[in-house]
Amino acid sequence: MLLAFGAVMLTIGCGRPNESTIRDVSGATTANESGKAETSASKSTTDKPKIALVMKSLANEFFSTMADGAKKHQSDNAAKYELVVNGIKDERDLARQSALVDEMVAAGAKAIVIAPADSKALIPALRRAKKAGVVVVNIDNKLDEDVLKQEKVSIPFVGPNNLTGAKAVGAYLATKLQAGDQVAVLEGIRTSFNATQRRLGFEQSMKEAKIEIVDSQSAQWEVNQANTIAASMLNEHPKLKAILAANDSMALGAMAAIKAANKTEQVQVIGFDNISAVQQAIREGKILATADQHGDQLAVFGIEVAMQLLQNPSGDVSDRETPVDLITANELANK
Ligand code: ALL
Repeated sequence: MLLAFGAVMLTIGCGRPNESTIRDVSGATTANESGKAETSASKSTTDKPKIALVMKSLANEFFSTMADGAKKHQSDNAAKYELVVNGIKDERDLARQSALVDEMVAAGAKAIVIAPADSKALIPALRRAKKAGVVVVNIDNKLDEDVLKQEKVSIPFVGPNNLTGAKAVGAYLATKLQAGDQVAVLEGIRTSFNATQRRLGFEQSMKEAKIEIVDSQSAQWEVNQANTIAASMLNEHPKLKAILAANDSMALGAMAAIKAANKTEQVQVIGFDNISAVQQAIREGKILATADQHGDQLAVFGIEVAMQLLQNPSGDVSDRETPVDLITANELANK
């Protein structure tokens, strides 16, 4: 029962400023990734607005970094708002993420800042939240514009251009390969807009360098799936020169498969996210490059937009592009 919920929630900012509290709020106890029971959220006890950050899998360092950035921002602005941090256990648990949105509304959140696990499936829950008067800000993975229009909802997006980010990493890889070389792509969850944009970015960079993509499959953003799929790709395409992974978790899975196949000299890997394990692998020459989409700041940017909209509900709701940078051994050497 505990694990079935598969979510982590943390309420921060009640009580004395800078004091982080974990409180049981809705009565439902949930569990974190290690299965350790944590908390859930209840009605606010202060006048400060409660902002709920709803993320995806907290097993992915990208999201724990995002959560840490948000918590730091809250403690620096403790007089201004309370923060509730949520995540799901499984990257594909869309039902659970939708339920979290409803729970946050019921718990009295004034704003929801969400990294949706799917670009379409979360829209009905977010429409309900908006109807209930809650400010909604979309971060990281953009919601589907057509579905938003159909549903007559407008939700601002705060996040990077994933196509240009992936294209930059792919172009850097191309400088290390020859025209005619064969590569394979590990895609994220295909119903996520950022996954499709990264695939397009990889494709464009390979096309421009006349490098052939011989295989492209979704490993659902996950290390283990990437490991299994990469192993079969290496087997089926013995001439493969690189694996382009749409996030760092999958890059790590591919890296392990390449090592197991004894092909570290032949096959390069690129990723996306700039998590610490991949920084280490880049320093050691096991992964070539990644993209830094500044995960620690991404939720903060979204929270800032939410705070502006809470103050001025008819304010600017246009999308805001956040930075994304190519990271190679060079960038890391200067740190
Ligand atoms: C995306 C993020 C990350 C991440 C992935 C996994 O939305 O932008 O690149 O690794 O989700 O859930």
